[in-house]
Amino acid sequence: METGINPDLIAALVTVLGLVGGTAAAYLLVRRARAARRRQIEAAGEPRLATPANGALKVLPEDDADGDAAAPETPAGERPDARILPFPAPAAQPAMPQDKPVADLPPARVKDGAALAPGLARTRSGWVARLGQIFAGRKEIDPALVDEIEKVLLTADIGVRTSQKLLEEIRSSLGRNELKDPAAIWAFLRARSTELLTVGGPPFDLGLTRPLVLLVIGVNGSGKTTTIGKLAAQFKAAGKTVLLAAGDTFRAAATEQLEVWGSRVGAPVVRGKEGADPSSVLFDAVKRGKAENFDVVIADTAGRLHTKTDLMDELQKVRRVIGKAHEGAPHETWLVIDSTSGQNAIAQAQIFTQAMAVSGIVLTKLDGTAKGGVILGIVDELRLPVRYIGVGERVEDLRQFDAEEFAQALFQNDA
Ligand SMILES: Nc1nc2c(ncn2[C@@H]2O[C@H](COP(=O)(O)OP(=O)(O)OP(=O)(O)O)[C@@H](O)[C@H]2O)c(=O)[nH]1
Ligand SMILES: [Mg+2]
Repeated sequence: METGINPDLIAALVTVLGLVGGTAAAYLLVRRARAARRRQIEAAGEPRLATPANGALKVLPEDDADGDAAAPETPAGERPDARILPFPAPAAQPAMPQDKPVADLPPARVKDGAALAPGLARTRSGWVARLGQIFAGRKEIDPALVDEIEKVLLTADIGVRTSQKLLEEIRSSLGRNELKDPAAIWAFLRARSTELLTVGGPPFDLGLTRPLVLLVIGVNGSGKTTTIGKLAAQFKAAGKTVLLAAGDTFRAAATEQLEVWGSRVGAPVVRGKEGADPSSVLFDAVKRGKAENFDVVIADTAGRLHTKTDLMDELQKVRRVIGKAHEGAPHETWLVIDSTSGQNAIAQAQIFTQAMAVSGIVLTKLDGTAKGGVILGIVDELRLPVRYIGVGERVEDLRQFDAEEFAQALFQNDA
């Protein structure tokens, strides 16, 4: 009699049993491997991540943020809450490459006549050196000495009035027997230069108001845009927010030049269309500076000949209009003067200051001229403070002006 068991059915049963057995064996192997891995992790001191019964993860309280507080007590059998550890503080990021290493810029004023001296080398090698030669080897003051000093000072681009004043002071001091020897005259000139260059009044203060609006004016090519770029770099390095305003709408290249500086130092630039009214561009810039709470807005203007009345009138309009955008603006108006223009610089400064309320002078290109003595004439005639001097092309070559440092660098060890 046949059992009636189908051999195909037997084969299928064997296959199924084989599969179940294999899966069970694989499951057991995986469990054992996991347990071994867990023991390994625990031995290495890594925390075990566990999920609570409700599956929720819990964030550590702040005072336990470093994760070293005692683990919360958990009833036996219940799994402790998992803890999300706060991200560790990000490692210091490498600085983004920039055209100029802004972080390397001098953040604060350091008096350093020796550092300034190379920038004044040409002026020193001119009339200062000639004065030095007059004093060299002389132990006594003789009548010819004062005449020789006069010749040098009158050709030193100091300006006639200022050099005459210095000479009269030397003569009367000699008359009173206050200057005993040539070295004393040298020391006198240095001390008087420091005094002449020291103008009272409040120093430039970026924190005066927000935004502080700084209007920059001057003749063509005096160094306005470059000075603005250098100032922006230094202010940014000091942690200030800077907005640049392209008020030179005559030439597209002028705006582009400012934009290059803006992108180099990380300062946005407000620009208008070529030929636009500079007042309206600067008005928009000051409004934006105010709305976005910038620390400082620096406004560039087109170079203009001080003898052109219409251009000088335009500056007055600029001044009125930006005053409507922000109270008291412009808070500073700086006249940029190219020191290579010598005596003409004094005339320029006089006409600009008659047309505009100028609050400070920036004297550029002192590195490129022997006529640096002009600074004495300008300050003596106008009694306006010099805010910055330019002694080279690098950002750090625009230096905050300090009368004592300047006189020290100019008359350094020459007598
Ligand atoms: N050596 C030297 N060059 C300087 C200094 N300041 C400015 N310059 C150079 O002077 C030239 C004219 O500078 P700008 O900033 O374009 O002058 P600007 O007054 O804006 O000129 P305009 O917009 O045409 O009126 C540039 O080549 C500057 O690099 C300085 O202190 N030393
Ligand atoms: Mg310019």
